[in-house]
Amino acid sequence: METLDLRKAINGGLGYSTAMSLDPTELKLLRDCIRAQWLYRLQLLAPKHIHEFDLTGIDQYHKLAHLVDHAAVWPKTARVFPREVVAALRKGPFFKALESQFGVFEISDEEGFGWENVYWRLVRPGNSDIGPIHSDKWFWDLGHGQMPDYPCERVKIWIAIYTAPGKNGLLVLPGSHLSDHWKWHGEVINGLAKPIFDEKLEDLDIHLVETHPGQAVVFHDKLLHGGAVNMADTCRVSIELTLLVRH
Ligand SMILES: O=C(O)CCC(=O)C(=O)O
Ligand SMILES: [Fe+2]
Repeated sequence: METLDLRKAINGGLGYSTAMSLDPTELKLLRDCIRAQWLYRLQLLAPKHIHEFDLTGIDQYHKLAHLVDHAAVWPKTARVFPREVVAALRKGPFFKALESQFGVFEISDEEGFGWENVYWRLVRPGNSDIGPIHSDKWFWDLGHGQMPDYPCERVKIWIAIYTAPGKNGLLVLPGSHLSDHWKWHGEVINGLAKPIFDEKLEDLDIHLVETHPGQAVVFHDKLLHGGAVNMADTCRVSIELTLLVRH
């Protein structure tokens, strides 16, 4: 078997790697933590319906989403794991493998919470919960989050938690991280500067990465990517984090 070299994979021709996965215990832990955070938020904001949410479960959440104001209930700040979850995750085999690939790293705290931010995303069937194609570098260029004062490079990690391979997940444009000439501009939407991609998507060979639950996509800061329209009849749940790898 070829030994894994993640740096080479993400800096090479494709700009991403799908070689890493959570082990089943880690996937179970994350599913439990997401469910607890999801349900607690609903417990506070929709206590009358909590019994239904509890029985239905997060992957079938879309069937009950009409009972809440979805956008108001799920701002990013409500989906950032507490410090304790990150600490547990960091002790597991997935992070140990990342450390053996990249050496010591921090995880970014874009929200300025005072701890490392690992957050989840909940995408209902259809096209309402997905954002446009972008590179994460554009968000940093627009001032989302502050970089530390030591020299480091960013590496993004996206992990499938509830996914239907081939029907939902992450879109990528392989090799797009090698160009600095993609056209985009920033626009303020709901008080937040967001990058808008100014190229024609039809002209680009964007494709869906097939990801089984637990499978990670480790990708370059400049790789063009975005959420795929969810063609499954279940919600897609995934997590994200940014490694700050010291030079
Ligand atoms: O999961 C998505 O819909 C988008 C993910 C993304 O933009 C990221 O992981 O940086
Ligand atoms: Fe992104």
